[in-house]
Amino acid sequence: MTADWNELKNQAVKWMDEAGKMLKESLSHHLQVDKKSDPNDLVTEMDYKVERFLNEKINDTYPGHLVLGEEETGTNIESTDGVLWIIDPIDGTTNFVHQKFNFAISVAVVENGVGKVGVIYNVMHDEWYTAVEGEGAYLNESQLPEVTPVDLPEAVIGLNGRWLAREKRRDERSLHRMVRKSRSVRSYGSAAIELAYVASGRLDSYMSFSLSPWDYAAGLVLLKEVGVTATDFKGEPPSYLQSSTVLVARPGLHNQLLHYVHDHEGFQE
Ligand code: 2AM
Ligand code: CA
Ligand code: CA
Ligand code: CA
Repeated sequence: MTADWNELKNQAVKWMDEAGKMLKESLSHHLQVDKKSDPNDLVTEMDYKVERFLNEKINDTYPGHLVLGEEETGTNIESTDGVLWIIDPIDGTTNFVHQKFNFAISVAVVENGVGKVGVIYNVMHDEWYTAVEGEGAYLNESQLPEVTPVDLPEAVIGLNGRWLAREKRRDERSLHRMVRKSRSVRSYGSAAIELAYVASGRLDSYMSFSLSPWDYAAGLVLLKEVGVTATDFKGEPPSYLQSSTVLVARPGLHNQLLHYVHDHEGFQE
């Protein structure tokens, strides 16, 4: 029996709204901030708290479903068989800590490897990006239109400057060359928000050299509904279980950008 994806989406929105209130409330207190493997990779007590909260709600309501989360949930999951929730309790933790805005909660539901529901909640802007497979994508109450083709000289690209800073190559296929040919670049510090921005036309493309399924799973569901092409740097669909490169762009532009990132190597620490 297939689930009622709309009902499940509404359930997810309700829990994410509660989690969002917890996050907003926490901003007025002192927060415990720790570093993960890399000193610039932060995690707070609220990342764990929201992930546990959502995991508990999902387990109580949908006991047969599996949950994969960034911080500690579902580390043993090796297959996308059945119904899998993929959650990022805070996407943009650096923004959460330093800026106290531009962070999101990202929740996706995947059935047998197919994205069914995607919700990205930009907490401080109170913006809800939601999609159910085959039923279109929405920003709050408004349905998002299909995207149209665009060329690089008219395109604004979401790109983290760190990748540019680390690039050694300066040839015709370098990122530097790509940036110079584009209209402009932006960096918001939250992959989920940047993917939602491509879905809603605020960006024409977003790319990253290293993301995990919880960063992009919900975004992939939204982007498919509006006709944005979403692949890894080889042109294949990004994995729901493993880390991946990610290139999303409006039609036409996607192929032009693939030229720059395909087989891209030559970074320095
Ligand atoms: P996070 O805040 O959930 O960790 C920042 O450019 C974006 O990249 C955020 O969406 C961030 O998600 C994600 N990201 C993925 N891997 C990261 C890492 N190792 N360090 C910092 N941000 C990372
Ligand atoms: Ca993180
Ligand atoms: Ca993330
Ligand atoms: Ca996170």
